[in-house]
Amino acid sequence: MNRIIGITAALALSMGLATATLAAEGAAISGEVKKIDEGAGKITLRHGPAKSLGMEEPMTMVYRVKDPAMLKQVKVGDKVTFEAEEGTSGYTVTRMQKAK
Ligand SMILES: [Cu+2]
Repeated sequence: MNRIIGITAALALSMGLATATLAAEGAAISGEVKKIDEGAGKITLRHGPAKSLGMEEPMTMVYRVKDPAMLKQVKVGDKVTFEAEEGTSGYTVTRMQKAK
């Protein structure tokens, strides 16, 4: 039973990733800033499901940022909307703005 669920989840995930590649533009994700590491150019974000990135579950994870200046525009605790793309060594936030 668990195995069937696992296979189904894997299929859904791979389909989600294929869709994400096609529809990466304009897929804003809601999140909250948990940690900022300017030295490393990284930000930790808690976010809800992000189907565009193949993330079906809410999670907290570390992202690189495309432009270090993005880290100066937000602070820990801020609610944000962001877009990210998957690279060879993790995920990179390509756009981010404070949620209203
Ligand atoms: Cu995530």
